[in-house]
Amino acid sequence: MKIKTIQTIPFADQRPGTSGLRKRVKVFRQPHYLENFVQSVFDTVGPVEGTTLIVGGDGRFYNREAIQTIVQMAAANGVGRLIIGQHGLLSTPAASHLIRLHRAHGGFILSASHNPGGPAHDFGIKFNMANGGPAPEKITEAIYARSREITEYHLCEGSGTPISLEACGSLLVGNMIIEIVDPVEDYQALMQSLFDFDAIRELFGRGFRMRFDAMHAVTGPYAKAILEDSLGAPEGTVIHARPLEDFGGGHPDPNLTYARSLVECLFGDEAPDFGAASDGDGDRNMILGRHFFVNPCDSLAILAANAHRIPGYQQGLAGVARSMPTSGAVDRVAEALGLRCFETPTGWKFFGNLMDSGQITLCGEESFGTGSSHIREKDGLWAVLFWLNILASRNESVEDVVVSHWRRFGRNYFSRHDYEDLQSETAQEVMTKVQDSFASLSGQKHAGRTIRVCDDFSYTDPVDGSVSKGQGLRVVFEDGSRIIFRRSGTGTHGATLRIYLEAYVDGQGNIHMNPQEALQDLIDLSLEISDLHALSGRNEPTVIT
Ligand code: VG1
Ligand code: CO
Repeated sequence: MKIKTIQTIPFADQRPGTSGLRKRVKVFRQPHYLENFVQSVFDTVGPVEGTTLIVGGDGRFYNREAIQTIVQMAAANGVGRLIIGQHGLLSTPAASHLIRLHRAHGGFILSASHNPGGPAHDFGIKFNMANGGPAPEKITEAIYARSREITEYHLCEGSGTPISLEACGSLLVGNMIIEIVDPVEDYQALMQSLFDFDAIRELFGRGFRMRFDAMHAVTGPYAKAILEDSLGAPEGTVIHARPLEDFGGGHPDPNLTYARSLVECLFGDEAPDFGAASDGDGDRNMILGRHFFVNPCDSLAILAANAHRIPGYQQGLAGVARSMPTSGAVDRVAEALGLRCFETPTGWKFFGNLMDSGQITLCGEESFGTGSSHIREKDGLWAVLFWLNILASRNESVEDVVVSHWRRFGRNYFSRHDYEDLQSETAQEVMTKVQDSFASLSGQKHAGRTIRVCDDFSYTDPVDGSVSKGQGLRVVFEDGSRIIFRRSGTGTHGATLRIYLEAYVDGQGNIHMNPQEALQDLIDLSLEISDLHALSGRNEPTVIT
């Protein structure tokens, strides 16, 4: 094997965001760009000599090329074994599982998640650690620091590269073993160990109808194998099942805006009993009932309240956690069940320490992310199977399950308003405006609610003591209602500003309002204190969830 050392100079923009390094494909295609990042990872998480690493992605444009680069660089850096998903595919949850299953040193996940794919769109890469979870901030900052001083990287040339990703089996590149594995098999076995597949099979046997929208992204093969081939859902249950490099031109983000055809189907005359969708890399989930949308914050709370019905969680939950902007619905369940409940900054990396130290079992985010300690990533299909298992066990409709939950615990009305593609300076001005208003807001009364506190959320990790500041501006009311302003860390173009709105009513109150109406006072106040419309020239959000 011939190892070449290439001289390079740093790029200034390789700081990973909420979930890895995400950029336009054309940025990744610049000479040395991907290589610099990969070498910075090896230099930071090393020594990697003799280790096992997992590699796979969501199948988007540039996935295969990036894998070939990683193969050449891993061999040159002395990696012992690379396990790669067939065709270069691995969903994020499956990759997390494989890292744990093989006790690997870590893994590269190639995805820009819910961002569109194709030559004109986005690509992404992130490194997950030996626990299967995204690298913590300490490590991502060290990778970034390394990328600012890099002068050379290593790759091996010839000796069998590029390799074929199409057939399962083993091969050698230099001294490194490569195993191409079925991306679904081990993940499916894990799901089977958690859920009552027989009960779900019976549910489908009783004529229960479902539609799963894979959005031409990575979950297609997983959903087909599990829902149709194993659980007996009729063929055609999984739509848009073939992974495409550009996701069929769509936006693989399972929300009310981008999964419109699924939403229309579930709200139509011929609606099936259950609908679900996942995102580009398979870690998100949207849950729908017949003519009914389940807010992800409620979904997390409902999974927690029903966990005792699921074989994999029958021994009870250690605790639960949610990201700060996620509604407090799960807090109410935790309180009723006597469980510990944690509030972390946005992004999955903060849940890892809590799971590794055995303090939580379930966790989730408002952004259609739910998961448990079975892996260290959020998991789209897992959430769908969890719901199917609940429905099979309770034999009620999705709507009945949710409404009876609200009756018992009350309802946390929740909505997120996203303003996408703002100028970065505008987003900054808005945030400054909000922060400036804080001093005069505390103690004020708005539409019957008194503001208790305004702050900038900061988190001290209870396990390692690390502090993460600047995680979102909060206006918190005495009754638990909240308005939160936060800048997105996953966009690749302009700035996205998110406003999160939450208002609580107890189980005796009016739980059947339209969330936008229930939240109207808070929406008005959020616009008043941020001056968002005047500052941005917009008069409505890009996406409302
Ligand atoms: C968004 C979501 C956040 C999620 C992140 C990664 O981040 O709000 O909750 O963890 O995406 O999800 P941001 O910084 O844009 O708000 V995924 O499916 O891209 O791994
Ligand atoms: Co994702």
